[in-house]
Amino acid sequence: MKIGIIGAGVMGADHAHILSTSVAGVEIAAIADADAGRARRVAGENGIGRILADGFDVVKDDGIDAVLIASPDETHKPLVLACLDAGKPVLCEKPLARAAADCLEIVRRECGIGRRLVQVGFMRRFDPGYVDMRRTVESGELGAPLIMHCIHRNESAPAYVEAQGLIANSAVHEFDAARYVLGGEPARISVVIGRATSKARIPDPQLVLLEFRDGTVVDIEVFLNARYGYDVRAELVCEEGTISLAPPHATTMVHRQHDGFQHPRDWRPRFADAYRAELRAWAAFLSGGPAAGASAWDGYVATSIAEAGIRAQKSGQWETIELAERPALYGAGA
Ligand code: ISE
Repeated sequence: MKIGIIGAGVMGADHAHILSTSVAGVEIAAIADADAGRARRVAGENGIGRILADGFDVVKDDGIDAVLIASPDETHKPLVLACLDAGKPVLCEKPLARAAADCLEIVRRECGIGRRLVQVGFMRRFDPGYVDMRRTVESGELGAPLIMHCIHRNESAPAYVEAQGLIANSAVHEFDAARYVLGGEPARISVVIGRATSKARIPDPQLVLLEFRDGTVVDIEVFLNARYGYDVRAELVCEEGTISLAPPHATTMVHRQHDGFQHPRDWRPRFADAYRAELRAWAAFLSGGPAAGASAWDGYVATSIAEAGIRAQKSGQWETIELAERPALYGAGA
């Protein structure tokens, strides 16, 4: 299978590295980036033979069977639609598109084709911790889920990130993870903006509350300038017990008066296993296996929740999450 990568930034480079070192049955045939120097560097590091000028050239190229999109968010929608029109499978980084209406257009285009071609890069669906939480909920072993506590902390956010980005780019992972673990849909969302750190330009941290249709409540602390490192936590409280993500470390270290483990500076080391599993599942799909991971529908729901969350940031009220009817192509459940 010949893959074309669009985008040679942080995630494009990371995916290129994983695909070229840890995924069997695929070859990266070409890469494109608006910054030609960056594309050349990633191509050189990963033995990619061709550099194309533009993302649409990747989609159109007859030598490319499937496309991985890791370019800026605003390019996702037109590129995904072009992949669908070319009948090519596509793995698109989150968000699928910035507006829910645009995501729905992608969903409808895919339904028109009648088969799954789009996977969205919500990698946590492949993290062993979240997989285990979902399995536990499905088994009924701990009874009904009641409350899910989530924490999403980054070391620092780039200066260009606005308050909306805290919801649309960071909390959005928690929206998808909660749907994945709980297997249902949220009905409404509210955002509490309290005391802000003096270390940020935007109101940070923020507390997001989601209420699912069955009454399960999810609370999410999003703190983009937590300073000490990247840290993601979750605890699910059920009728008969709780299940939490274990700290993701194989070892702890004693050194200079400290006993413990280091937090990574960003999400790539924390979710390295998940990214590898995500790309292996995509490769298996490309060779005829079942569609895996988040679908275009999941991408649509995540962006719809984010839109309602941005409204809630402004209104200070609970905002309803309106969803279109779920098409049969995507089966049941999250
Ligand atoms: C970033 O865009 C990501 O997608 C990371 O997974 C997330 O943890 C981070 O907060 C976002 O800024």
